Formats: sequence, C-alpha cells, structure tokens
Amino acid sequence: MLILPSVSCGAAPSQPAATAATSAPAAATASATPAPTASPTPTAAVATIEMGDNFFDPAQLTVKVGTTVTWKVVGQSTHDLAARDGSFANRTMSFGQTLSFTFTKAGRYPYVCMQHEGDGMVGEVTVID
Ligand SMILES: [Cu+2]
Repeated sequence: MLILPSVSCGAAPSQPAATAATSAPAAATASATPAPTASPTPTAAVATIEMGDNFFDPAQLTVKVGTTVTWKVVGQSTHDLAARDGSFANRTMSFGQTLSFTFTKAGRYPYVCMQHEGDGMVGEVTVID
C-alpha cells in the first residue's frame, strides 16, 4: 500500500525544497584500492588441536618455533589443559572455547587434560627450530 503525501499547495512558504539534495553521501567509498588480499602471510604459523571427548586430535604435533597452537574444544564434555612443565594451562573449557599458545623455544611439550588424563587424554607438541 502506498500513501502519497497529499500536500499540493500547503500553507508553508518556507519549505527547504531542494537544498538538502547536494549533501547526499556519494559513492566515494568504491575507490579502487589495490588491497593485498591474495597474500596469506606465511610468517604467521598456526596450528589447531581439537579437544574431543577424552582425546586430543592430533595427539602428537610437530611445529616450528614461533608457531601459535590453538586448542579448541569440539566435544560435548568440558576439558582443560595443563602442560607438564607449566608453560601453558587453562581451566575448564567447554564446547567452542579455545586456548592459544605461541611456542618460542624448541623442545617437547607434553600436556594433559587433567580431568581425563586417566582416560588417556594426553598429548605432546614437539617444537623444532
Ligand atoms: Cu578432557
């Protein structure tokens, strides 16, 4: 339904007729900026370890120094993380929650889910130069 304003010859002589038409926001945002969209930075190394219900996937992972590893809970249970050397840890995490840790030193980093260590929910990240 369309209702047209039926004010043909109103009693308002001071109508700002077409003055507001010049300040319309033009489409100036479409300037051709050559954004470097197709250049995935190869320096930011990342890896993901999924935390299922009572296992890490992958349980064994080898990364290079400087890699940021993100653990993500994909199971329905809650889980936690604890590196045996204490370099990273997180309390109870539920579905979708993550913990990221950047490894800056080479070495082996065994870790566990403290709740399910007895069920074999253990993993290890090996960091190489
Ligand atoms: Cu767990």
